[in-house]
Amino acid sequence: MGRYDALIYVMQRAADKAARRLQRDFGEVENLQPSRKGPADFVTVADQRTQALLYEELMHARPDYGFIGEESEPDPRDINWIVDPIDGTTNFIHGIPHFCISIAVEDRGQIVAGLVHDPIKQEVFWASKGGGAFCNQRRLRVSSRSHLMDCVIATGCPFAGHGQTAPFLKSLNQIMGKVAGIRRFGSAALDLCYVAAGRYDGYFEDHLKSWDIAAGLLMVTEAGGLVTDFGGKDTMLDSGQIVAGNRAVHPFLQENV
Ligand code: LIP
Repeated sequence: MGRYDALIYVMQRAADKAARRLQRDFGEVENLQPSRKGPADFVTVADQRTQALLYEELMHARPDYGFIGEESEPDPRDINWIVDPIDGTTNFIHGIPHFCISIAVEDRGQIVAGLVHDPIKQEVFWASKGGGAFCNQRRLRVSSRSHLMDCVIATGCPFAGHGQTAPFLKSLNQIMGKVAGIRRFGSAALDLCYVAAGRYDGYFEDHLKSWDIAAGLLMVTEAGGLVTDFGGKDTMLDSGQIVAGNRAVHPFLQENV
């Protein structure tokens, strides 16, 4: 038995329940696509309902934990649930099947357990401190690619009302000409899981929230990768900056963001 097995079980059970609801909601969103207003209001309600379900399940199992979630005022304590009911909300609204539920446990500033559930591809990524990272039952390792020209790098770019275009374009300009490809899939939590799984070789983004990255960053470190802020420090949850990658790619990204 690993130290955090019981916690992972609690997260798994809560996320499975929430994922079944999101699968149904996503079906409805696909039906709403042609309507002029689109499904935005419906998704806001789905987002809140999913967080309420996760809150109930997680707080029932660990009533002494605090709760920090995208859809509510934070209620932090020594140990906290950090929850994003839908990471990749814009994808969800547009009927693009790439989004997830992200749940992490933070113990006095350190992420000790994390789970990311992709209800469409039915991939559950999970990790615990010192216990490794997994996708379903498969152990994860970051990629071993070290030649930049073979590497695929993920990122997230600024959009209306969010982030600054100029610094992002400067970083992109320094990176994109040297690598095999850049991807912007729209879910920071899944971007980090894909780095942990060796699908992406690296990832960088600014202006994120703790619930977007808390679970995913543990996934990367437990899969043998490196995660820092843009300055090479450990402030990701507060600064919202993140650079992740295998040990060869991380230093290159960090120098160029
Ligand atoms: C989103 C991210 C996305 C990022 C956005 C946003 P949300 O989270 O995961 O990749 O670029 O800044 O934070 O709003 O869907 O939970």
